[in-house]
Amino acid sequence: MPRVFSGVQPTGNLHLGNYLGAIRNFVSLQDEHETIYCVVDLHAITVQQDPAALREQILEVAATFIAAGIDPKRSIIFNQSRVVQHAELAWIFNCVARLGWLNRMTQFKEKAGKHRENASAGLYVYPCLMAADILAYQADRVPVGDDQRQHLELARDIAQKFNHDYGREFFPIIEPLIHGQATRVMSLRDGRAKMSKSDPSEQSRIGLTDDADTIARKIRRARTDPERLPDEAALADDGGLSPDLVDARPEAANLLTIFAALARKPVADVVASYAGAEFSRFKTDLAELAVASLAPLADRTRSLLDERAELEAILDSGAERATAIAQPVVNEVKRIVGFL
Ligand code: AQP
Repeated sequence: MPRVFSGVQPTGNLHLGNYLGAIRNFVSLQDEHETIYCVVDLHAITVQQDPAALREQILEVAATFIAAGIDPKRSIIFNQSRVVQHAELAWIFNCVARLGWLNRMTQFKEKAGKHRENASAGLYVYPCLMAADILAYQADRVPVGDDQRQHLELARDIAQKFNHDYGREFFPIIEPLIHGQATRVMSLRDGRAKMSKSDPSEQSRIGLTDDADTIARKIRRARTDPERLPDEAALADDGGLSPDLVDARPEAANLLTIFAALARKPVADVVASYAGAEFSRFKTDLAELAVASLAPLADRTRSLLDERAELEAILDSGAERATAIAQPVVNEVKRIVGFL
């Protein structure tokens, strides 16, 4: 059975982009794959975290996985720092990856910003750890949002270089699964910026635990443009939104995409229903849809968090099951490399 691996950082409240771009897709993959879902806490500390908040956020991400429909019996759910092989393999990959490759990573440039000299070395080698996360399990399918495409290409390069340098077809070729209707959900304040946990504006994102009033308010205040909603002329031949619309009216395109993804309908149907409408009517309906979709998820997450011991037991058992897979793989890597 093909093996799937993916991770989510416990760096703050999860948002609609994390859900539509990644977590929702994790659920359906359980049927035909061996699935491993990780709370990537080693990644989280590449930027500064408050230790007490980090502990809570690890549990929150695990609870959200389960609330969204990931079954801890069928899938392995654990936090990264509990399985030492991630860090061990990451070191070996630090020695495989080339500086030139890392220098091209746009996420490092965006996150380090103007203070590059002050960014942690961990943030710079983040993609090597991500490659280790996947390859410690010899996983070959990785469901992620579109923002992770470049990191996955680098992970493929690392696997290929390792195989080539040591003359063994040891690591599989990773296949990114960038699926679903909303692979890149944009900020509600700026249709050209990704919705992100680390955006300083709370108004830019819909949190998965936001209450109904907060969701409605954020959608009401979401940035739009002065025109009415577009009609069928905004569609491309494949039925999706045309690149011209996305370029000229990114906020409208983003809200239409979110609507379609939440309603699980083709975006063309949403365009047809609201062609020429004012944003106010559309936003009212979108807020209702978002609340109806997210409220049950938030309720389930909260009740799982109340059963803290149970959640911790799931992470314990997940870490054991994950170690059982990763340990022999990384032992073999050490042997290939020449460690005694
Ligand atoms: N805006 C997004 N649209 C679609 N998918 C997204 N993902 C993140 N943002 C969007 C996907 O969610 C998964 C988990 O992401 P992550 O926690 O590992 O970190 P990230 O990609 O860096 O996301 P954030 O929310 O922007 O976190 P911070 O601010 O901490 O960096 C991934 O599959 C990601 O593609």
